[in-house]
Amino acid sequence: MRLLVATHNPGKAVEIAALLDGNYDVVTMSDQNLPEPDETETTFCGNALLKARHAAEASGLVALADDSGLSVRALDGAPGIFSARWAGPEKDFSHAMAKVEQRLEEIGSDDRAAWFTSALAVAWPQGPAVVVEGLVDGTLTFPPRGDRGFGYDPIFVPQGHDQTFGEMEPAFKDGISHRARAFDLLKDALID
Ligand code: ITT
Repeated sequence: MRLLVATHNPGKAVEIAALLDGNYDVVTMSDQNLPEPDETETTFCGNALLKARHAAEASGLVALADDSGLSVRALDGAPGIFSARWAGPEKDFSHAMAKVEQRLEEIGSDDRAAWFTSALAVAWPQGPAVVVEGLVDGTLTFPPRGDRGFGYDPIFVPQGHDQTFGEMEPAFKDGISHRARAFDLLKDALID
């Protein structure tokens, strides 16, 4: 089956391709030259559905979208759905990670609990859509460690591990990540 992976984020695209494990004839957004819709919803699931529906309607293909981000407990869940926007138009994640550290310093909090969320949505053109959400808990560490992965990976240590996502082998992260958990749920949802 042909599947449009509806993301403009190369880090996500690599992880989604690995998780799909060659089971689909993958079409990318650059193949389709499709614009990014504004992420106007207020939840990860809402934005994932919005992106998948937009891509499916515009391309006529079944589309898979991911909306994801880092939530920090002491910051009431920020940056959350604004994770990409904290990096600014230059997509500077060194800046975004420093901003997380700075906000924690400003409020004088030692609480380093955080979690990643991935909402995955599949939409059929003029048809139904399904959305699921996977989470992984962890703690934040500063300064950032590791140059693998993408986004906030260098400051996030998943629960039960010592390395940050940025230090882990990509295949190892793909076995335990929020995105992997969402994929498992998506398989269940599509098969049931
Ligand atoms: P698309 O909407 O085109 O998919 P995007 O980067 O704008 O790309 P989001 O709006 O979902 O996607 O933003 C999610 C941000 O959260 C992303 O840019 C990363 O910085 C961060 N993020 C999500 N998953 C992550 C992961 O596995 N590791 C590190 N950071 C992650």
